[in-house]
Amino acid sequence: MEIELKPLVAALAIALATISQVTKAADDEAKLSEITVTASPIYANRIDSSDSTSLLADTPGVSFYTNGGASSLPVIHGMNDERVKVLVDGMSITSACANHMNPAMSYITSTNVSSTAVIAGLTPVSMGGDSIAGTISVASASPVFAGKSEEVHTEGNISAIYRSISSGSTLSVAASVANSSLSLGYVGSQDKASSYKDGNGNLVRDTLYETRNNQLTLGIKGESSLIVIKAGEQSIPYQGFINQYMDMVGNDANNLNVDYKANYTWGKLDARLYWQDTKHTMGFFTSEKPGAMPMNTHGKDLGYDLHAELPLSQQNTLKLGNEFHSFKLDDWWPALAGSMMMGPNTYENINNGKRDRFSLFAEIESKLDLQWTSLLGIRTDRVTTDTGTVQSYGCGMMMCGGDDAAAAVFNAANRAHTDNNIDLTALARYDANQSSTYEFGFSRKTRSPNLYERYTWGVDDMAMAMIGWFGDANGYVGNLNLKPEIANTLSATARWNDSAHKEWELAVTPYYTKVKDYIGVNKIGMSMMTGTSNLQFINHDAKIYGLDLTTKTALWDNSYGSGQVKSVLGWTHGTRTDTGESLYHIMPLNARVTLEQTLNEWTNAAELQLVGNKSNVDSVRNEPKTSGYTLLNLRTAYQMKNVRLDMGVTNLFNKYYSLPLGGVDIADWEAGGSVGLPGPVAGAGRSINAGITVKF
Ligand SMILES: [Cu+2]
Repeated sequence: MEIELKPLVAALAIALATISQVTKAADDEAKLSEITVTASPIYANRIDSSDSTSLLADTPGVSFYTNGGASSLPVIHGMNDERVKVLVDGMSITSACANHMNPAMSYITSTNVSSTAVIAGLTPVSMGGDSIAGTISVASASPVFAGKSEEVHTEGNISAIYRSISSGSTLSVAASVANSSLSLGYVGSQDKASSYKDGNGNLVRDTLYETRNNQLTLGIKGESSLIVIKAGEQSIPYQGFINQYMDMVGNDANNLNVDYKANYTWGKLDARLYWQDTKHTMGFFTSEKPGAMPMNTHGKDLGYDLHAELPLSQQNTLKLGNEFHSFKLDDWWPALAGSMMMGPNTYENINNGKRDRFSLFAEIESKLDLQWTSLLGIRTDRVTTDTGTVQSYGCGMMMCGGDDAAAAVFNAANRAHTDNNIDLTALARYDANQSSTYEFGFSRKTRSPNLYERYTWGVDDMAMAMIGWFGDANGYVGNLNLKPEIANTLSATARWNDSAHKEWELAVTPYYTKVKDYIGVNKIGMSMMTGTSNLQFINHDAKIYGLDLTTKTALWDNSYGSGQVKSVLGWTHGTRTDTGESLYHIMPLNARVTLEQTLNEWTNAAELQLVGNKSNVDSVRNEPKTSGYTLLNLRTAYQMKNVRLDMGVTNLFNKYYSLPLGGVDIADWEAGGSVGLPGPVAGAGRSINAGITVKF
């Protein structure tokens, strides 16, 4: 499987690229939309973490917010989480949790990811919508079919991975049976980890988790069509969230995903229908962060995508699309028996919430001459949101709190909203010669508020502390008047390389984004319960600018195999326009430099990870500053015919450091009696990681 996956990964990458790019035989030509496809690191990085976001660690412009051990939140160019469009096997899955404990990428474990594609910044409208930062697309393996010479094809693999720092383990199994037109596949995985230790050998509390994922794939291949049906099931019995007040004590989700691709005389059609049902429970399960409070959510995603690609002429290809995505959400907190604060009624946080998106787009890619290519797109997303009436815990043994009055105001208010959003993308590429290419363009992208931003209503300290996916210990309340945020981005990429594309490569991408009505926060008070801030979502303007830089240099090609060094550097600056205050969680200057050697069956790598001081912080959210650090990671892999061995050490020198996007360590703060404000979250100490994959 390992060996056969490589062409599959390449095929998927090309398929993903053609989804937005079309026409040209997808050879070595750089794609207009700056698609970055990471194929090889999938095996290299996956022993480091079961979190599928770790597979994108090398991608320029991409970073991650710490969340649970299996569910980091992605950031592209300083814009986080739902500002990024994330597609898992083509599906849009919405976080069904006030803390975004179950974001889209938490539904696929790193061993099950077969391909990843990232479009940072200027996203073609065919790959965008309801997002402002860019698009991340991850996919599990496509169905395999029997070749011409075989009647029945069977294949499979078993992987086992161990990570010493958390006594973490991943077990995964994949098996397929197929003839030339019908394919049935199964993939299952279990990931388990205890809380990890930091570089000083101290336990980093409440970072333990266990996840289980199962997926069945049915493929039906016709003359010029392919139907792929994927049915997935996830159960997470527990997952600690170090930077949240609550933990996950259950996440049970089922999904169904039907994709139909066909070639017609007029062009290509890609139609997808998908559904997911998520039952999510929060509470407490570990003495590392004790507590008592039940919270439940039930989310349902249902959507379809219809994408058609019409070659108009040799030069022009038209892409048309219609999408629909519906999300329904209930979020309620049952009364806690005997509690003075939490009862006697059930607290209705979001009752019968819905958010529907109906989208249309048109995009045309034109090959103007041998050197110039252009891409123009327009898209509309009509987003309607609404929610039913709510109720507070009621007046228990305590006096009625502010939430009772707040519920009455909320229930009397007009809550239905319709946003008519318009996105535009205009891109051009100039292939100057064999060794230089320039891309540049403009995009206008819009994201409508999510249900929690618009419809959370509780103003008491306890209720507010439960809302927020920022890991900052602050409390949040929604805002019925929130408008969509609109990002206008100018960006360019210059690529230079040797004319044979073998010796060296240098690419630089500067970007500038002005976000109108950026959904940020205003401070409305201080929590008497925790001493942290109480914040309300509010629109204010923001600007973000920065630079991505990537290099690749071949070093040797001789009896020591081949060697190369590659590097990725990212720098981002983001501020609120009116106050000049830094936006929250902007990744400080950072770089990765990797020396790689390939020698026969061996692949070896030494990776230096450099992160600068974080001194620009959001004081409104009490964001802690963090110091810079350097980590050294080593990896080696040995590929035999049917067996692949991976070994690695992350943080070789066992360096103690704080995660710049880790939020604050609520677990440790509570263990120390919640004195003052919580400090930053420590990163993991040295871990020895090993994995084996056996193909059959
Ligand atoms: Cu949750």
